[in-house]
Amino acid sequence: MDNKLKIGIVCYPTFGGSGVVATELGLGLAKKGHQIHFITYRQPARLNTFQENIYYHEVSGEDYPLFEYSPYDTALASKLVDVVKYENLDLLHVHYAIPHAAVAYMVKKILLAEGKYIPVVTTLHGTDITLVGANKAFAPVVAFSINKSDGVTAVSEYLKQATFKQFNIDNEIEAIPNFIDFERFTKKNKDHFKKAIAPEGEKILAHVSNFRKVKRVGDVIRVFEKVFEKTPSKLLLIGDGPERKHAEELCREIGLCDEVRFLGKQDAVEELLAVADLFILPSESESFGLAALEAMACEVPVISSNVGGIPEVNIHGVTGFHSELGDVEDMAKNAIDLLTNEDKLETFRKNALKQAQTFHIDKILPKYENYYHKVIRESVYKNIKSEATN
Ligand code: GMT
Repeated sequence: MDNKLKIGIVCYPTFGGSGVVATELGLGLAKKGHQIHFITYRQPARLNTFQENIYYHEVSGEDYPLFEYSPYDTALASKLVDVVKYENLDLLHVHYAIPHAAVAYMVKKILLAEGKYIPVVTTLHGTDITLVGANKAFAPVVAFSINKSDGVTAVSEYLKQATFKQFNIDNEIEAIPNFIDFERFTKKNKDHFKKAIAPEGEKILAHVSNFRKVKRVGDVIRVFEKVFEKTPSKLLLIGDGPERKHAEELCREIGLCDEVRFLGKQDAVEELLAVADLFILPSESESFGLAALEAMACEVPVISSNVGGIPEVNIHGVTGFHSELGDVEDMAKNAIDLLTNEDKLETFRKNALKQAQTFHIDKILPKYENYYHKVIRESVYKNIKSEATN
């Protein structure tokens, strides 16, 4: 049997972690010979060059005077029906439950009416369960579409359990963690950057996020304020979002504008991580913390909160430290401890890399491949059953 698959991937093509994971997964699978079809409303950032086995189908909405909001879900469903049929896909893999899992269910029903069973795998990423999905406006649809997916994966054990707790789920969920591509995320020599950012050899702290409230960028700055009192240092804030304005105001208020650099959205995050000594992630909620894993792959220990799936990635006292949510005193104490003890910092750097290697793309991709094959095998029986009841 040819075990190469034709897979449709649906995701948000934005800077969010779920879109990044979906894109990297597709690229990795394509390199292994699977045929990957991305179906989104905009080309994902990293699909901008020709790559073997990668196809892109754009979903374009329709404006009509009657519509105050263009019906994206309907446009996506119609596009998916078209792509599944004409590209003869084996499976649809949708990332982020809202609205993708619900749309995929509709697609499945439409195709079933035409005699084709398309298995659907839904991957839960975090806020689709813990924040947006928990909202009463979405919850019934989220629960229903998780239950109706042929396969469901969550990016951490924590998120799997949180989903069972949050919703009435009678489906199984497989925890498949996020992964790291070491061809990209690896410590590179960027001494010229280091000299430009920290000319006096100051320590460099970094934070990468989409600057939403849940990331608590204010805590990052408060931790840095305390670290700066004890040791010469600089803070790099990478990314952009609604909280940036408040973060800038806070820096002005506490007089740290010269020590904090706001770098905005950056494509080559790994080049900045290469010069960092510590990564700060004080999030209020985090299903996994891909940003922390990327830092660890670049040998940067992590000072974080202890929420959600973070402890599955950042090991307390080994690859960094956790503190209770909002405990900036403790985070600063841990940061100072590492930054003022070269030997300890070096050990934590090595530990961070070693832990990141357990999430190597080569280890995680086969988990998805095996899971796809299992779901397809099982759906053959579902197809026979549905034909019998139709
Ligand atoms: O963190 C964000 O705000 C973006 C969000 C997303 O869905 O795009 O990230 C979630 O998915 C990432 C990839 O699986 C995880 O690493 C993040 O922890 C998760 N964010 C939250 O749970 C807040």
